[in-house]
Amino acid sequence: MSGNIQQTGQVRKAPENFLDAQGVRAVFAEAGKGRRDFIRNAFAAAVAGTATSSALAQPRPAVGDGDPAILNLPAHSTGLGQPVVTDGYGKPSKYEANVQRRQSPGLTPTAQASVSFAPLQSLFGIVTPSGLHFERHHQGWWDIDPSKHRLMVNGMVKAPKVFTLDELMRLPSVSRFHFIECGANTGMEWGNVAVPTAQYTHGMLSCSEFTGVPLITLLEMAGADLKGERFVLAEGADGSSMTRTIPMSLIRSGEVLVAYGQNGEMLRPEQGYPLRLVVPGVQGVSWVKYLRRIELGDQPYGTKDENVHYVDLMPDGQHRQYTSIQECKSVVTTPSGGQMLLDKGFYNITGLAWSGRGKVKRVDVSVDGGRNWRTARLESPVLSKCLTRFNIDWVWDGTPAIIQSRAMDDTGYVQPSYKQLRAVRGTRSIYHNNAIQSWQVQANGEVANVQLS
Ligand SMILES: Nc1nc2c(c(=O)[nH]1)N[C@H]1C(S)=C(S)[C@@H](COP(=O)(O)O)O[C@H]1N2
Ligand SMILES: [Mo]
Repeated sequence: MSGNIQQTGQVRKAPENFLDAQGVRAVFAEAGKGRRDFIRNAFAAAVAGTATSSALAQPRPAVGDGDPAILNLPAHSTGLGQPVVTDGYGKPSKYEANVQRRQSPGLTPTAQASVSFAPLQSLFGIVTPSGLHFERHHQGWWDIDPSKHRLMVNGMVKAPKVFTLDELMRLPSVSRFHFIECGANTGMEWGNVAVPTAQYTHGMLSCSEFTGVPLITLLEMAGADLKGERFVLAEGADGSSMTRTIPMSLIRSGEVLVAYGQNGEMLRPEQGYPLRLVVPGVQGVSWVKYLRRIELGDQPYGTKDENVHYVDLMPDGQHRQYTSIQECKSVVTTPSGGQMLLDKGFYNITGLAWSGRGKVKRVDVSVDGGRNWRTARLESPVLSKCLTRFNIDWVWDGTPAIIQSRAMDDTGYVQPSYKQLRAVRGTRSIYHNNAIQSWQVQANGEVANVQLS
């Protein structure tokens, strides 16, 4: 990883001239140039707050003979290493300490209703490490005692049920990889506020392997009518009383899970320990955490929460309600805003693509602001309603470039430009922005967030 290589001073060809985490800090304050000043100042303040002593770039390694990093044997090659970590939970290297989820300084901090963003620009592959999973809490998070937690299944069912966690964990389980994206992800860009990094533009997005029981199994056990026009109300046990309607048409496929596992271990408290709903392809708010109740009804519930949050204001002044499926979208994560290319030459352009409707079929990448496109390599696995990693070669000639990615899913839907999106959705939305993202590489190597009209 580029940041790692800069920090540890190892010699490797392609990434050595690429600043990552430190570069983000170094150019952070600049990235908001020409935009609203308070945002820029807020980011500058946040940068100051997060900088560590190793914040600046390491010297370039000496080329050829005489590189002391090769010639002088370090202590770790001659001495005895640390003993095994017997009683502890493993942690990342201390050199990766700046890879963190972060709160956007562009958003007003409140006591408990808050968001933290995943550092997409520092991650590889498709799985988000659980400790870096984005967070969105409407009323703070809890570490709930699993022995006291219950899941009720009631409403229009023949035999209402109450499950303990132990009872749920005895049932047949499945494990599936899926992305979760908050409907507000990329929301600030609607207002043409260019937040500086991929973390803040797209970081309300994460992907995990979830393990749990298909919701359909529990409804069946409670004697529900599985064929009828039915709706489920999912309710959380936190103070926000998060309540969302999920149509039976989604549940019937067996995709919707009552999950207790995430990336091979129990859910993290921030992610809803001990139980959360997994609703593949659907916006994050429907993935109810601290799940305590499933009620079956014969029409959408239309709770307060559903009527005020995550609805889209359309150009004709009407609200588009129950906008649930996250449409096909992608973002280049390297090079991306706040990073810095130190030299012309070879770079691997990499990023993520996803669709709430199925699999990603193709990703095209442009380095000239959308005039020419080349098709990127999709790395396996390519899974349904899951992040897909793409890569493509690029030789930077040292002149300004605008890097974009455009994804297509297996329904044939193509990710729109801002112009195309605004033609349908207008300019007053906050939610469900899946437009093509542009990163501008300047002649000095700095990468900035720009919006092409
Ligand atoms: N009980 C409960 N469930 C909830 C929320 C919440 O505040 N309380 N937030 C929702 C929203 S808006 C999103 S985007 C996702 C965020 O999930 P995460 O914090 O695991 O990333 O959880 C959803 N489920
Ligand atoms: Mo959300």
